[in-house]
Amino acid sequence: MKRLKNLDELLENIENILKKIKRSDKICVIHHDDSDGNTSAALFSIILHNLIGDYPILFPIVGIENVNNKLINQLKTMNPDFVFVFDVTVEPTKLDIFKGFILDHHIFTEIKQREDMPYFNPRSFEKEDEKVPPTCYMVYRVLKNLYPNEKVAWIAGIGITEDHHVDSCKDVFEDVMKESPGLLKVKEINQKNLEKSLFGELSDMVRSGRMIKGSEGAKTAVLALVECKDRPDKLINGLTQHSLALRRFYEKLSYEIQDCMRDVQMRSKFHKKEKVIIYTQKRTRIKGLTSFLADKIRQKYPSWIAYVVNEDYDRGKAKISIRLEQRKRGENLVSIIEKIKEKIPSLKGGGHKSAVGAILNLDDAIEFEKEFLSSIE
Ligand SMILES: [Mn+2]
Repeated sequence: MKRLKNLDELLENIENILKKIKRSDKICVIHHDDSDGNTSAALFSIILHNLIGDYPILFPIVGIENVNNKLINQLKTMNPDFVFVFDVTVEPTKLDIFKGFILDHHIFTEIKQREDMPYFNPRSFEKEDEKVPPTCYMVYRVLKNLYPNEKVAWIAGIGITEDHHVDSCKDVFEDVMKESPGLLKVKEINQKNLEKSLFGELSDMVRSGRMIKGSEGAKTAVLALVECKDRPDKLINGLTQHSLALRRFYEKLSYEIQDCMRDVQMRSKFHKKEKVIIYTQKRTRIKGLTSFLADKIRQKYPSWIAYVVNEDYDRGKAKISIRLEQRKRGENLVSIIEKIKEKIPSLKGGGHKSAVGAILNLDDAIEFEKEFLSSIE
């Protein structure tokens, strides 16, 4: 594959692959189960339905590096004509018997390209983190180019709001204003206003599926978005089969979160010198709470770094989610994590400059905290 120069070229490459899909083809989609991944899968489902009158088979996955052998074997049994991957970092060689593409935007180190399964990531030509768009933004651009009459900017807006990229994807919200007047009532399009608007609520709603019901819940969220593509009001009010289920997950999540936020205020350690809030979460049955709480703490305390620890993530393993507000803090979380990796071999993880997830041995958690605090100026 030729080296990509810009986003337009990347999107053109994607469209060229889509042209190869035939009516009878069986299509599988692997996607991250957060709002960016779910909205990407929903937008892609809408593209596919326009293209061949059918929907893809969905495989939501938890971690961005979580394509395991079980999933590969499941896919082999299904024997799809194409596999498309959204918002997940995976080696094309790992999906070696399949055709399709991988569309990602996470920080990656080295990827070996494969002709039949190219790995697309705007980071290959865009070095500035702020300018790397969420996956749903790229899928939306393809959709809008192929099917300009679809009025689904609001779906992309949900993933963009969660991914903290409102300021660099304003065109999508301008489309929302044109297509769904009444849905967006803000004086100015910016991250802060959007988080406080209905879009903040919608991104929590889309995320609540996986948090309450795991991958089945994530599928519910994608199906609800597709079902309500022309009627966002139906999604909000739970007036279709899947949106009703999603609405219930969201209500359950909201209730639990209120409780958690009270606990955050009571039990967090506020490190004043470094301006870091460290919170160790309580035992819970909600999945992905660590990153969700880190987002909420960042929103509430934008000039602080939010650091949330889950001490029983997995047997003997801890999960730590860290977030910062780029307008207020200059630290690069990915490079901090990379430096600490040299000292703590059990440490795995990464993400964006302003949002990272780390998994490490529980025994190393205290050393990690010490290293992290000392790397903050
Ligand atoms: Mn993403």
